[in-house]
Amino acid sequence: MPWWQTAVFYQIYPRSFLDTNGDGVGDLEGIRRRLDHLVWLGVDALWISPFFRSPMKDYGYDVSDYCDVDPLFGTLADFDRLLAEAKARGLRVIIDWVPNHTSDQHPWFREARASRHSGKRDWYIWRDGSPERPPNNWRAAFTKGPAWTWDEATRQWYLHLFLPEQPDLNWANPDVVAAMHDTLRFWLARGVDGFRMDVIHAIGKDPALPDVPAERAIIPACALNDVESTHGLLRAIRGVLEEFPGERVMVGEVAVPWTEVVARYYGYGDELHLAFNFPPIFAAWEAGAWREQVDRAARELDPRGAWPTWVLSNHDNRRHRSRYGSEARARAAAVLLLGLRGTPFLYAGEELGLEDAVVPAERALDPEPEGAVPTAVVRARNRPVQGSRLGTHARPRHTSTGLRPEALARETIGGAPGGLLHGTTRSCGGNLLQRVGCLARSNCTQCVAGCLGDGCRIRAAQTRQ
Ligand SMILES: [Ca+2]
Repeated sequence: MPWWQTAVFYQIYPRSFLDTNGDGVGDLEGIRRRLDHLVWLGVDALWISPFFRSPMKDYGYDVSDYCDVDPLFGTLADFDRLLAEAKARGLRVIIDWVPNHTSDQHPWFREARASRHSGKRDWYIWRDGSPERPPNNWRAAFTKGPAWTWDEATRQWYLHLFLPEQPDLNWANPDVVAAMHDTLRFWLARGVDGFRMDVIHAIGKDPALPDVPAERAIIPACALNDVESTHGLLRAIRGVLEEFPGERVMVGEVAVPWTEVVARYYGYGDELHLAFNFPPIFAAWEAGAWREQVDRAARELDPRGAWPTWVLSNHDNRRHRSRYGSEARARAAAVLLLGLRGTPFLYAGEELGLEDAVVPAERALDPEPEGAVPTAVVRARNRPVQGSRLGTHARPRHTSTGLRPEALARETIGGAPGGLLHGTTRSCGGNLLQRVGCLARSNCTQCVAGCLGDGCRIRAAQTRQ
């Protein structure tokens, strides 16, 4: 089996991990210093969220230079050192890639915006019209507004499925394709094992840019975009990865709410290697609901030979410890996550059962829809890191239970009761992260699902297999 089918992935949002220079923001050096701990924990691969140059309107998902490290997080030399030391420990490393849009401060967009006659004008998606009426009814994510911004200077609209500061690239332009392929080669040549590809399903657009049906117009257009041209783009991107030796992996964020649609982005063994399947995140912690999700993943992914992924928490969602409402449920969820057939993704801090924290509205930084409950942790990205102090810097949204490396070391390295996985590791007779192979690698989702809600135990599931 390829490594990415048996690996446990561990997502690190650098800003919130460990700050090593006292500026209140986690950095690449902070990750490097904790590699030994991550090895001890038993994870096989790291996914590092964006650390590229960015104005940080969307905290790194608005990239102004795909091929450099933002000074906030360190330098390219810091990244190379982190990668080398991770590899020396047997850890794989994948990094984020944000292909749907750039920052409005990216030189490509600045050039495109300068004039209708710019050589880069067509690298983005522009439409004529009047300033009163956007070209279609698409809605942007994060705002309640349209997915279009009127550029008064050149008197055209440009498309942005997210913030106005995140203009969508025009992947129908072969120069864009070539330039973005080169950004992949830049990191592949440095040795990364692959990419987590941000909203990858959205890069192809219907050239007619038709209205979405009125009853769906309230849904952000990025969650509805599903067009054939994306699949050809994905096959070409996979070809770029295959130029390089080793098993480089494409993990796609296919942020649509239907597993049957997610399945199509695996192609037939020629598009994504792995795709996130988010409907389970939104399932209640209830046996029937989860059984349906597990059944559906098998039913809709297996016919394509698509390998499932499982994720309970990430930077865009509330932590499942908070969603499910108790530590006991978080423990059971950990067993489920790591036992299901497929590749599990842990979000840093999940191994401790960390909860969301409440953040006063005046300290909010993450872009969020107007009217969102200010104290609700809608996006779990930006937490002060270990050692940061409130009141000193422009502050991330969430005060924190955040990842606490010292506490983590105390609770899990020392083996003392208290770490989320402590009880489960004992009941498995080993490190839960060194998963029971027969569960993770074979077709026994049914037996895991079958004992959900009945005092599910890994051992019981093994017996049933
Ligand atoms: Ca720092």
